[in-house]
Amino acid sequence: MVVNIDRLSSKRTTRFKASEIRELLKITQIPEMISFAGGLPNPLAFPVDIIHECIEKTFQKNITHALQYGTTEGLAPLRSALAERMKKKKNIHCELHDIVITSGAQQALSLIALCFLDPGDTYLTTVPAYLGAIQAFHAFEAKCESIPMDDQGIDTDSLRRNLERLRRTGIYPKFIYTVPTFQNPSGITMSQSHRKELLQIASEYDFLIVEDDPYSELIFKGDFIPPIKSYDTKGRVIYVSTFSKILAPGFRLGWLVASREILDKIVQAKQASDLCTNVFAQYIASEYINGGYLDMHVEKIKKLYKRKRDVMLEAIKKYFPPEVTWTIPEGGMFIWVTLPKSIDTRLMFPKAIAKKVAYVVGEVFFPEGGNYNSMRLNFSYPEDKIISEGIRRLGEVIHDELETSYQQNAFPPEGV
Ligand code: PMP
Ligand code: G9A
Repeated sequence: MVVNIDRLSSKRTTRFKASEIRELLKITQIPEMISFAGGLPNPLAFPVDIIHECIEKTFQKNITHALQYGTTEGLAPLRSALAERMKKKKNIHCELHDIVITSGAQQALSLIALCFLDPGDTYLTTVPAYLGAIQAFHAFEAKCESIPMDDQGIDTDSLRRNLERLRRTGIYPKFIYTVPTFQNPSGITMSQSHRKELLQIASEYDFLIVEDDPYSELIFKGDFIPPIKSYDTKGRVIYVSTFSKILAPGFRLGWLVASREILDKIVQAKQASDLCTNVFAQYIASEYINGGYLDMHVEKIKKLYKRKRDVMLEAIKKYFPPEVTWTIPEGGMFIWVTLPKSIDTRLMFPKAIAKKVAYVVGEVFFPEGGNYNSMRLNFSYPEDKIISEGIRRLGEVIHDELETSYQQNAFPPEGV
């Protein structure tokens, strides 16, 4: 008998969707393609020599432990070091017991979904939203309500209006997902006042805040704004971060800070998922952070990425038509570009690929669709000279597309 996988699979799998970004990673393999698509750290930002040293120290001091299973919560010296760092750098007062080490921030998001979302539940996310989070939450058959971002990081009026509308129909969202600092994909940072207001609203309407913070260490300019978690005295915020952008994503190491009550659930869910996070990698990360290398190395990454951001912004100014607008991120890895409404960046995409330049179509970051005229550009990965050339090519594609749209509409939009 033929195996009928469709009949045998869970209904849930019919909701799984391949990440367009992961699919795009294949395009980056095409020779001469300039990709601004993948949100990849630059390989120059991997502290290769330091990692080598940390591996040697692990071999000398802890190799049998490093090769053994570990606790689900994670390696104690690593969690202590993280607790210390979060106190010092982020004003988050937590102890080792408030932290669980996860297989990347991505697993933390997935475990949160597993613990808090039943089929049919509603969660909120600021939009545009990190695609991997949408993917993780979507798999748990929950309903998403989008809350628009503004230049303050979240439109709190819209949040309140949406919460009232939902409440009238008996819907009480479980949590809001947000990346408040140097957001992926927009590069926008939520203001301090909006962080506090969001926490206040979450308390009034009784939902959790999932604060995803992979980028806040990569600050180029401006004042550091403490995470929402730093204002949380009631255990309402689940804070997630990662070593992917400050060490190397290949280690698959992230962490989650939450109240004990929440952590108990997360730990049980993690036991069922993978027993424990890669122990060898945790020992290396522990040597890295406890050896005092992290601060020094983060400074190097910041310099590298700031330079790349500047090169990209300079090229955008030079090559993009005046009708185009873009964000100026003060850290992180992404610039968000908005084109005139007459341009659909998905339809334009094959033309960009033909010119050997790739971006991520903005629409994929909107779980409820819409926003056809935007795109995400990553500046951390490509080489400087490649950045200028890629933006030049993209500028040509946009110019051509605008020209065609003006011809089709016979006249340019007002004010242009
Ligand atoms: N959250 C955000 C906002 C991200 O940008 C990423 C990675 N690009 C992740 C989570 C996942 O990170 P990790 O490699 O730690 O799983
Ligand atoms: O999926 C990955 O490889 C991580 C990158 C995420 C992104 O581009 O947002």
